[in-house]
Amino acid sequence: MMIEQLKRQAAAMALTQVQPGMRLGLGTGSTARHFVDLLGEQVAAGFDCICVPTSEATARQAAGLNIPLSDLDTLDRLDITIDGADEIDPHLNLIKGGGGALLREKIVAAASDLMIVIADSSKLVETLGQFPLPIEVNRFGLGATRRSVAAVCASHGCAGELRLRQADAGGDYLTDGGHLILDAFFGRILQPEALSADLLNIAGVVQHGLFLNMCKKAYVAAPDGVRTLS
Ligand code: ABF
Repeated sequence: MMIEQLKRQAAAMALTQVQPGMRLGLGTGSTARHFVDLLGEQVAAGFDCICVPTSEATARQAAGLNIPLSDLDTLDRLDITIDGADEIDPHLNLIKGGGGALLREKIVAAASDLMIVIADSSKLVETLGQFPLPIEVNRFGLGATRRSVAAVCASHGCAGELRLRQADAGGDYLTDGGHLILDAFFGRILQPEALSADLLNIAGVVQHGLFLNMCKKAYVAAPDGVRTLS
């Protein structure tokens, strides 16, 4: 089965959790894109909801489908955020941010009563860290921040490099918030909680892509069906 079909099946399962009138967080990435597409079909048929997008790309997609949009200045809490992930471990801890939207994704997920992750089964791992961990940093003081991040990563067993993400068109990749991303190649992250705390302790670090104890349910699609993890 094609991977896009699997992503769509996971997205369709998440849609079954959405009730009329809900306030929803809309994730970013190709799997979340399927969810927004399916939600757009419901909205076109008269379904009522209000949504906060986690990126400019998702905002554009949702606006194109006439999905009503709001923000976290107007709404204090959301009922459910539905988002993709780069890696999912057995405790539903995640690496996110391969798509560059990790800061808004984390803010929106933190403002939600429930975070549901949708993915194909290639995202399941025993231990986080095969996927490079995105670390969003301020451009000011990049050299100093980069050295501090490298030292923290090395103290957590990161043997690989720390790479400044580049845009497809060339030049430094910029997030929607105008920050840069360092990708850290760990292989295995054995103490994610401690790594998270140490990274957030660096002044120039804006946020990182470890989402720990945030996701309470995941729909993971494989050729033999969609599994619910919780
Ligand atoms: C977002 O999109 C991310 O945080 C993650 O980086 C990515 C997953 O993308 P895809 O669904 O395209 O694999 O959810």
